[in-house]
Amino acid sequence: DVTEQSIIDRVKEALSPARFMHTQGVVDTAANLAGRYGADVRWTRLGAWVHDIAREWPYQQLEQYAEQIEIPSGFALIPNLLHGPIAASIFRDWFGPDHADVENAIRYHTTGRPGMSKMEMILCLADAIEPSRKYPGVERIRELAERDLGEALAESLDSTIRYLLDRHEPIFPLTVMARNELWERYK
Ligand code: DGI
Ligand code: FE
Ligand code: FE
Ligand code: FE
Repeated sequence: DVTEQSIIDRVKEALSPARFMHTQGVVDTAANLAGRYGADVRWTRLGAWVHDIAREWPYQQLEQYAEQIEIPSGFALIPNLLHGPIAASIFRDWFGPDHADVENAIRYHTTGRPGMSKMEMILCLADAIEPSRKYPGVERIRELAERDLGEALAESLDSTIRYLLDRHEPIFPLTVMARNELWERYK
């Protein structure tokens, strides 16, 4: 059996101190949201520990690994997004094939997608609002997160899209679809 401590050790080895701190923050925030909104706390924590494990790999290594696994279409066009699907694959290597929900939460943590499960929404939101995140509007998203998971995520996706537009970056289509699906619900 893989213990949480053995996962933490591997994550610590893979990440800079600052990104390890971020990951610790995502674990605590995601566990809190899982308790509040009724997702499985243990599996949410494990997914959160692993979510950024490939975040600091050099591009060559990401690209090489990506060739060996299934990458949802569009991910490969935006190198920053590859660390999600790769971390999901690593999670499967460690925990076996029976944790599709956790894998999807890791795979889509950067982008979101339409039809997200509770755990997917929680990890995506926790990544954006953990205590060391600082950007305009984060306080309001943190407050929303205490009241309504979907509304908080809608606001967070808006903020991500705004940020990317300001920098003239490409926008991943599933992010737009996720945002529109939530917009239907909260407009
Ligand atoms: O891995 P983290 O730094 O904790 O955060 P993340 O996984 O949410 O984001 C990784 C990076 O990806 C971040 O610099 C923003 C960028 N990003 C997120 N969504 C998109 C994106 N970049 C592009 N070009 N398009 C996207 O849709
Ligand atoms: Fe990430
Ligand atoms: Fe994110
Ligand atoms: Fe992250």
